[in-house]
Amino acid sequence: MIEILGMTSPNVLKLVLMLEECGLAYRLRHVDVFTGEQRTPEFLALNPSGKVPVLIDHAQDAPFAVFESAAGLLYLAERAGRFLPAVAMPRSIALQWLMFQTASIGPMFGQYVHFFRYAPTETYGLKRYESEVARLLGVLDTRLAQSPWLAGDDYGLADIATWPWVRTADAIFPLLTDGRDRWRGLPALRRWFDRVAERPATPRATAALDALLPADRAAFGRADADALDRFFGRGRHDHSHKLTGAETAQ
Ligand SMILES: N[C@@H](CCC(=O)N[C@@H](CS)C(=O)NCC(=O)O)C(=O)O
Repeated sequence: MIEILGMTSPNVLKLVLMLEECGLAYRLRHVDVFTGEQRTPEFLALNPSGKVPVLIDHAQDAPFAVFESAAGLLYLAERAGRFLPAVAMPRSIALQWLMFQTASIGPMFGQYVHFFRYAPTETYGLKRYESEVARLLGVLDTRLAQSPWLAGDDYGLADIATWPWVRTADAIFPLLTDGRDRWRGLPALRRWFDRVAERPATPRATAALDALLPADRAAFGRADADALDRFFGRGRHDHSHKLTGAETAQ
């Protein structure tokens, strides 16, 4: 049995999509990131970076934890023998597009969500991330105009990693949603998005993730101003999880 510790976020959806595609049994455990469950010693023992998702494989001799969503995807691909070519050059292409997601799409889209939703007085950051997100969407569209899937002829890890972020973009970003001409200038990306949405595993995965929505909303409602400042990294830089009890008391 695989357990995923997570919330309703695109990085968590990647792993749920992969599990549904592979037909592997799993359960989802909600983590209250708004009040800081991901910074407890127990959680940091699973993921030193204090983020969701964490994948735990309970089928090993002792439960085995994997942090970083793409590392989780690779773990599952190797366990299931699916969605990652074994041959060197196709495998390299698959890893290039997977790394493009983890190094560029995820971090830049994530920052844009932050500035768009939570920094109403900030314009510099919003503009910077908006132009980078627009550029990245263009890179995806150009690639998908030449190739049916991101890494070539077969649906694979890069598509599974990228689709949840494009879903978020479609739901949130004005680049894709402002008025009459949605997906303006991104026809190949849109066709790819719809083809992934039509795969049988995809609605199962989004439904499983969306079932966490009430827990996320309740957690957000419980978080006070200080907790939200910590969550958004808006306060003093916090190294508290690195300190011993004695140091913390000083
Ligand atoms: N590169 C990491 C990013 C993980 C990440 O940013 N997770 C967010 C939710 S999508 C999170 O845990 N936020 C809570 C926090 O930052 O404290 C991955 O792909 O797993």
